[in-house]
Amino acid sequence: MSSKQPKVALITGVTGQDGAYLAEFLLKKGYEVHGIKRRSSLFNTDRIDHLYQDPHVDNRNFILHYGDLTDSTSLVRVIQKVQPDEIYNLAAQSHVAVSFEEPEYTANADGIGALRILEAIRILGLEKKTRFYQASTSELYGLVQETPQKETTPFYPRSPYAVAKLYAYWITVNYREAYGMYACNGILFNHESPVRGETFVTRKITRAISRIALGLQDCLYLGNMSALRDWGHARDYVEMQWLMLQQDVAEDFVIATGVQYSVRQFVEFAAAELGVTVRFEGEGVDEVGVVAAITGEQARCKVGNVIVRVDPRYFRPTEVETLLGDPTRAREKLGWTPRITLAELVSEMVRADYTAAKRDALVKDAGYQAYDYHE
Ligand code: NDP
Ligand code: GDR
Repeated sequence: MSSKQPKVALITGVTGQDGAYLAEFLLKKGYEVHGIKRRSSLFNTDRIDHLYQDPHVDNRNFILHYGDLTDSTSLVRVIQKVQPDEIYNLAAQSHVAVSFEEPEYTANADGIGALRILEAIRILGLEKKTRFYQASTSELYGLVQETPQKETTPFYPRSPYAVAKLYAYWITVNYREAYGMYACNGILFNHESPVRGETFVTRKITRAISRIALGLQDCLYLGNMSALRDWGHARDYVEMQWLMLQQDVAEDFVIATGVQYSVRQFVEFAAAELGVTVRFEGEGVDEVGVVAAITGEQARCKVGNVIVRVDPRYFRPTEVETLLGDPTRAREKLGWTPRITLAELVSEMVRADYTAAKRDALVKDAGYQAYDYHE
């Protein structure tokens, strides 16, 4: 057996979509993985429960710490204790629409949060040891100045989220240049999975279509269905996050598939995967509900139901209409290309959500009623 010490990684946002996939990926690579989770009034570790290790057992290689990107003291304490070789800063208030409702908090967590980690590395004298990855975003391009977008395309952020991430992007570049730190930005385009948060559009669609097919829900309300996005799979994209920290020289990379679709097309792909025909309100189509292809069962939604309806509450004060990435630099320098196609992504998401909806339908059919603790 090798006596070599395992590399140590610290992931902020370990309870999120990317954090969960990245933790799994690094553990498979033999890393000792530490994650920062924030305190919540209910359990928030669903996505990483399969990786959990009993704290009473010795030689754990997956360890969680409480901390928060808005609390420097917690970050310094955890980084000092862990002495990481690599930090992946994935934590963020990551919902663009919510950032219009909570702009100050978003700036604090998503912008200054990155600064707090970079400063903690400096305060602790870890500049030469610890490599830093910042979760930057295609939202930086916002009102796009060039198509497709690449590393040299000018930024034009269109939301408090994107403006906060702009600060994080540049402070990462600045610390690299000012202090010679290995710090880099992954400019990631949208990436999804079965554990994507339920209020992002892809997951909202796959979840709702599955529930509609099983008669658990009547209608899916969406906002701007013309928006175009370049969607990849989170499992593919976390590999790139790791690769970016294994280079000789720190550099920023666009990560994307190079193909874009509209939100409306995503609805159609998800419906086709289930074998149900969707009706968009106002378009005069009245055939709805055929066969749920994945099980061979009859879909339970009513023929003639309106399934997809526009609700202006989901419109954003300023929208990002189109995003399409050019991942040439990542392909040439990191040897990275996405492996999972959109069709495979949609299929995996629909199957997972249909399975969950079926469990809910069975429980409902069996007459189950939740215990009423209000009295
Ligand atoms: P998620 O929203 O799924 O996860 C965000 C994580 O950050 C969660 O673990 C969340 O904790 C944690 N978090 C939020 N606020 C704080 C805080 N103040 N202190 C500590 N932790 C906090 O995001 P994704 O996994 O999808 O994205 C990961 C990162 O990549 C984010 O920074 C996002 O902005 C960025 N990004 C994502 C893209 C995508 O398409 N997914 C594309 C480009 C960039 P909790 O579980 O308790 O809520
Ligand atoms: P985005 O993802 O804003 O690109 O940010 P989201 O899935 O929220 O929206 C994509 C597009 O769909 C439109 N849309 C809706 N969006 C939501 N959430 N809900 C709806 O009902 C709805 N109807 C239409 C939106 O207007 C938008 O145009 C994601 C996040 O993961 C960010 O953290 C990340 O930085 C970027 O991707 C890249």
